[in-house]
Amino acid sequence: MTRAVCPGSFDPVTHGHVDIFRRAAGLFDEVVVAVGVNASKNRLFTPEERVAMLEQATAELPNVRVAGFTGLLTAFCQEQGAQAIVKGLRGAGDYEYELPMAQMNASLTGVETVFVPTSAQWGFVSSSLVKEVAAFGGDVAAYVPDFVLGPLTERLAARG
Ligand code: COD
Repeated sequence: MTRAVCPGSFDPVTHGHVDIFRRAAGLFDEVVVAVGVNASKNRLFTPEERVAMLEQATAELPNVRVAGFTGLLTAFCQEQGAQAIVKGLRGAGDYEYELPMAQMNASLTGVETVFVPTSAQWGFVSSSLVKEVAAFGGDVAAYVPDFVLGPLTERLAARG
């Protein structure tokens, strides 16, 4: 059985992420969406909230499940028996950021990273931009699943 991990912060999940999960699910027998904690970023949603949103977002993908993880991604991959990490690439910026992580992860445990190019319609979409646009009252309904919109507006309003 082939198993891959799709890691990220997913704060919040976007259609770009879900597109990568769907395509990874077509390449591997099983896909584990792994919700990590990256201390260098200021999160809007808690890990538990992000896991719940991802479970909703992947409900129609039968070979995809969601789990939270802390610590090293390579340790999580070993724990899950995953041979590969799947990452979406939107452009040169993502590549520059992702390449050393892919090389470090391969060096640590031999886990391979598979880069999947973003679909053209989601290439400009990021969780950060979605939050910025929504914070200024812009309409982000085209970029995130419907169930994200309410919590996103509420959380941004609470932050002031
Ligand atoms: N289209 C396609 N792909 C996309 C899109 C889009 N519109 N938006 C985002 N993506 C991709 C990103 O390129 C990324 O591959 C993935 O989706 C997740 O994105 P984010 O922004 O939610 O996730 P990040 O970059 O904040 O996640 C970072 C990790 C949690 C994966 C990372 O920090 C990590 O591995 N942490 C564990 C600690 C560790 O092992 N550190 C050592 C690493 S060598």
